[in-house]
Amino acid sequence: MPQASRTLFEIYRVMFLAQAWEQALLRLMDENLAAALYHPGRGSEGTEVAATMALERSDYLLYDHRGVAHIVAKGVDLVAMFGDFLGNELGTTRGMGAGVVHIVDPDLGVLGQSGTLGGSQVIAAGAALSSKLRRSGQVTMCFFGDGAANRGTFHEAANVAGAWKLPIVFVIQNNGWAVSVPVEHSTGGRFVDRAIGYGMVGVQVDGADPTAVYGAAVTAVARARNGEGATIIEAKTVRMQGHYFGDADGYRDKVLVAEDAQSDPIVRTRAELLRQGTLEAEIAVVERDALVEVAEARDKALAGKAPEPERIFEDIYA
Ligand SMILES: Cc1ncc(C[n+]2csc(CCOP(=O)(O)OP(=O)(O)O)c2C)c(N)n1
Ligand SMILES: [Mg+2]
Repeated sequence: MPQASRTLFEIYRVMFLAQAWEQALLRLMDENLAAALYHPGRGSEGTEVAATMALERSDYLLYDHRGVAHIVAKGVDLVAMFGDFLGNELGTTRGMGAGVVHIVDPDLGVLGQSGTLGGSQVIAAGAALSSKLRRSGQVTMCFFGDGAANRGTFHEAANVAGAWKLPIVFVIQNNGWAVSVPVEHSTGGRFVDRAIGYGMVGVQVDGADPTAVYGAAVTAVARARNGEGATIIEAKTVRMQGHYFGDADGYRDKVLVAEDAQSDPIVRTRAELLRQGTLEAEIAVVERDALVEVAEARDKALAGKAPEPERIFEDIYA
């Protein structure tokens, strides 16, 4: 298999794994086994996986609330991820967080997503400044949506990223919606065009085309690592489901939502792999393996224990 196809095949494997994990979580929520609030990531896997795969293990990731594909792509343990949503000791927070979770794995550079949307933008700028001052060579990648791109924190983070040539890549997942607010209502210009005003490079890509996303991310990460500065990647993604699991989604035109579904990165990538000569049987093997891996992780995580009450003051610094 040529290298380009191998990379696409690996992206497909991780996208499939992430959506299989998500389906398993949604079933746990349906069965009232996980008391979580979850924002389904179907439609954004192409961007989350392909961009994250351009990072090294020690690079920093500030993910966003939409799905988990970036976290899976960074290599966080699937059992620990379930543990976080179940609020038990097998989670990365060892049972100290659940609901809208904050999965953190410092060894993998996964720094969380911040308490409020947009907070991660300034945390990411701080992480990038730290690696620049330490000359560690680490790159920071920060994901957020079109809604969060309009917070004031974006200006603060983007300003220092450009002024100080920080080793950072901002990935804006523009899915056209912030809950029920269409992007045309919230945003005057194009996100990608903001880059020039801050002294960054801006690229716009089709977020459902992992090859395009990966190419843009590899270039941006290399620029950051070489001290050439920050990049904004605006990826056009689709939100294939409601804002959160359980959202009736009555505010969106069903015809447009169905049109958006044509940009499902998983379906498109599978078709592209077959077109490039990958065999159906090879794809079926990684799909089956992913389903088995997820089912085993789920069963292991369900056996985790709730934290003991005396741990309530752990990790509180006040
Ligand atoms: C500061 C802040 N305001 C509001 C919310 C509630 N909230 C959670 S997700 C969301 C929409 C975000 O839209 P966008 O950034 O486009 O991401 P998407 O949900 O489309 O992936 C809102 C308003 C929040 N978490 N933090
Ligand atoms: Mg959005």
